[in-house]
Amino acid sequence: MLNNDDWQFFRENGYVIIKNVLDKKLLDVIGKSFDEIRAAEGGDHCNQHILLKYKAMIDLIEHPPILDHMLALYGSRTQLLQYDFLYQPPNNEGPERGWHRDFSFPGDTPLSTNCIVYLQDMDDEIGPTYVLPGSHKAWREPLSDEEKHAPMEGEVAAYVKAGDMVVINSAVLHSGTINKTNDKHRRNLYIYYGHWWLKRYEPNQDRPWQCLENASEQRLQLLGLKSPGDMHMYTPDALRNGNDQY
Ligand SMILES: O=C(O)CCC(=O)C(=O)O
Repeated sequence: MLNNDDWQFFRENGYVIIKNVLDKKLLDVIGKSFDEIRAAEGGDHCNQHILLKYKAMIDLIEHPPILDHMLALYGSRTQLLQYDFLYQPPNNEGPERGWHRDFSFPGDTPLSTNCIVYLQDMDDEIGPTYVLPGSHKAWREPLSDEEKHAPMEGEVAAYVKAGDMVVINSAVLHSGTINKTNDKHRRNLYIYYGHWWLKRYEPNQDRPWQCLENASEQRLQLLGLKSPGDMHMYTPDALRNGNDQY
């Protein structure tokens, strides 16, 4: 689990790296599931309406090394707001950056966070995720098209390993980049959580039946289908566990 210094880093910078959230065995299971889903569903971008049909992906939203960090932020009032994967083939082409915020509501205490889980080591060739540390704190002018697609002064690349996760405050400016390798597949998962009282972002609120079958109370809460109780006052787990940052 993250300690006080890590949470402090997250508040200051708007992102934090968490190592080994998938051990080797789980990395293998999730990698296989990723490839099967891509083949079956025919998409390089799959969202929650697809991922939540598949057991390995359903289980992942409650995987403690991931979820425990979200409970630290949002307590038991944690909701899964979106869930996607993105695939890039080798020799891909496109602009160098794609800067954006996932949710334009700045501040050092997040309303929502994206947990980006990597299925391969990330280096300059395969195209790391970039963040602009501290950019989550304030409102800012929209970026021009040119700014959106170019490297930025102060940007930091997340050179993480397969099975690691980067948690970003959804207001931090960040960017994916292009897979320039000849032979490697860029496969990442984006598990996007936030407060339970946030509305989910899309009109189609259906959840696949597979993720509802034998669902635990916790899973139903994560899916926004079961109220976790009083919404007025609640304590994030980080505070309950003696951290003073949240
Ligand atoms: O793939 C990445 O490295 C980041 C992509 C991203 O931020 C997004 O699609 O929201």
